[in-house]
Amino acid sequence: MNLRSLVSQARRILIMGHQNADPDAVCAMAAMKSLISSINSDVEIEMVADDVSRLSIQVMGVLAPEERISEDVKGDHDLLVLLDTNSRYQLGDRFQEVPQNPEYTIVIDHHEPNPDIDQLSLHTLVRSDRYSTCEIIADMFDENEIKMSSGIASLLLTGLLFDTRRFFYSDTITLRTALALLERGANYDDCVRSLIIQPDRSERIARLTAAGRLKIHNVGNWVVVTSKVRAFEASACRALIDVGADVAIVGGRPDKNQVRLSSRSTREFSRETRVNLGADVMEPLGPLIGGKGGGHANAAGANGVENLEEALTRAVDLIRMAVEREAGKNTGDT
Ligand SMILES: [Mn+2]
Repeated sequence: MNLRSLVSQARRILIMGHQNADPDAVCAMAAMKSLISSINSDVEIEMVADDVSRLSIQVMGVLAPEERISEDVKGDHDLLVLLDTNSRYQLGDRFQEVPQNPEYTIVIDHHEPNPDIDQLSLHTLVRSDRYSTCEIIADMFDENEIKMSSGIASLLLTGLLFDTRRFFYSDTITLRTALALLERGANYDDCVRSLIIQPDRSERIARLTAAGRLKIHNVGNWVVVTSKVRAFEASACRALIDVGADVAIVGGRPDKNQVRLSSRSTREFSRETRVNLGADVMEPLGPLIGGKGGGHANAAGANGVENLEEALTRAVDLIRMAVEREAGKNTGDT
């Protein structure tokens, strides 16, 4: 991707993150804005996401209070930059049609590439081996020989800290990037502090509700749990992993026309079973709930409109099948 030439030809650029933008998304967006302004100071830049997470709002408040991420596309644009997602579907219902011309759409992301990515963008930088989009943006400053301010270094380090769960998921390259950001003036205390948040009351109630409605399924020696909440299904999954599940699948039903599924697994589970919650579970569940699913090996989700109960049952079946399939492969090898 030739960022410099794309940005130099543009007059108005729209930078978008995924729906319910997390700190990796918003920090990458703000850093990208700075990178683009350094390349072309005449260009107008708008940042938009369908819903910015409460934690992201806090992060931006601490680290970049002057930046605004709008929840509506206000003006026109001649270049679109999508960050921390590589599918139009992840932009949220209202923004599905925002990406129009693949020739004027840039995608920078660290999730698994969606098979239709060519129809979305001809300028993609998808590095599934990276733990955060912020790492990729940090590299882009170097590649384009743009000097990074300490404030931008702090933003990028914060996104990296969030997506790696403060270095729980990490490798040499990630650690090296973090060190480089500190050397460029990132304030580690501010970064860590900006990410500390007490879940609000409704989120804590959702976590407790998920625990109360829990169903336990034994899959071999693994403990798979399912539950249902109205909202905060991802948070509920993390809570259930914390209390001892190997895999948690939580269905959310914010209203009667919406079904959301979230899933998490421990690293031990995915390492030993090689089950990928995105490809093996959430992708095949998409059609059943009248929507789409996807994600990572350890964290995946799906959005749709119907069949929540069936989907939870089916999710456990899919996990069981995937565990057995992988176990079969292993014995086949030896
Ligand atoms: Mn991310």
